Amino acid sequence: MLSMLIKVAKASDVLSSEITSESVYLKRRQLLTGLAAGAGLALSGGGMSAFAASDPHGLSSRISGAAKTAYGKEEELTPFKSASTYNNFYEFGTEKSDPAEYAHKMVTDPWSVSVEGHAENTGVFHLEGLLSGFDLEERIYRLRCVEAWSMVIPWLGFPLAQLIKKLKPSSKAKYVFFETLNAPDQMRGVGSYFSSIEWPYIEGLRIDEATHPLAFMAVGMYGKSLPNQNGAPFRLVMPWKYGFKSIKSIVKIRFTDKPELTSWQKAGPKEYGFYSNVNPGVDHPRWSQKTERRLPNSLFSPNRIDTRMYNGYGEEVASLYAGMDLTKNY
Ligand SMILES: Nc1nc2c(c(=O)[nH]1)N[C@H]1C(S)=C(S)[C@@H](COP(=O)(O)O)O[C@H]1N2
Ligand SMILES: [Mo]
Repeated sequence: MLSMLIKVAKASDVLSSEITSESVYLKRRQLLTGLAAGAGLALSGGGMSAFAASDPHGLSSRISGAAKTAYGKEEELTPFKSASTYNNFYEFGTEKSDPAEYAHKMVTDPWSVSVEGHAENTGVFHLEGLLSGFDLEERIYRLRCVEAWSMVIPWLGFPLAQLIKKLKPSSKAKYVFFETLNAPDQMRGVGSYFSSIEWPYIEGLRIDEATHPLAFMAVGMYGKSLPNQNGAPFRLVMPWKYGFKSIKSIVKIRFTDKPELTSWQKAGPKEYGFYSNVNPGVDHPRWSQKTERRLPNSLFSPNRIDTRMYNGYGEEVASLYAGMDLTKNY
């Protein structure tokens, strides 16, 4: 069990321990593995296990202390019930109700995250360690699914840029890719022969998109930690992109110098591009993207609204795509 808590040693670490003073080295290791955190120690079993079970990632106090935000204050929130029962999480099935019904089988504690590629701080980390020292804040963001429905959700988390800074990518890191847990025994959709996408679920961003101040990593929503169906224990939230970019239940972060194909690009290259920015001017080959259904909706109140360029975040993000042909880079 203890091995779960310790960053898997690599040859480069051993070398750095020889050239760095012992205490600097230990401090750096503690920062990254979370060994100094009480919640981390609780996972080794023993007297604190009850605490660990009720607060698996030591997040509840940070969630209750999360800074309130100015983001999205003018929005009407989607009720928690809609946001937690109408989901896409194909690992659990393709029906919108499948994630809420089956995602409880996913084990989210302990949770380790592998960091690979062009970065200084690569290795396998305990989630507590990765997130140690981060203050949480609330961000109210619109999420617009490529299937033309949308929600407004109060997320709890931290800017992705903060995590990337901690991992210290090198100048070769032009992209960052993320992978979801791939556990057929816990995820009924992953083992299924009917699945339309390749597992693990993979998504990626250009590094300048990933470090944009609006790019967010969520550990909670509506004042609580994330329900499994919404991507526990941590997931990406990219408010100006179609929902499928916002990958859930992340176990791998990889810095690369070249673009790679994402799961949805592999599934349908004509339908899903790398950028996937919300754009009412470029229709999906099989349906219009001009309007969206704001949840909750019903037959009698269809709640149809116009879709906005970059999901309404254009003022902040449009400069990332200056000069690009958005009908080609969809
Ligand atoms: N691993 C994984 N992440 C995923 C998906 C998925 O199927 N698997 N679906 C995506 C899609 S299509 C959308 S619209 C959002 C939905 O997030 P929500 O259920 O929290 O609203 O999650 C995205 N993240
Ligand atoms: Mo989606």
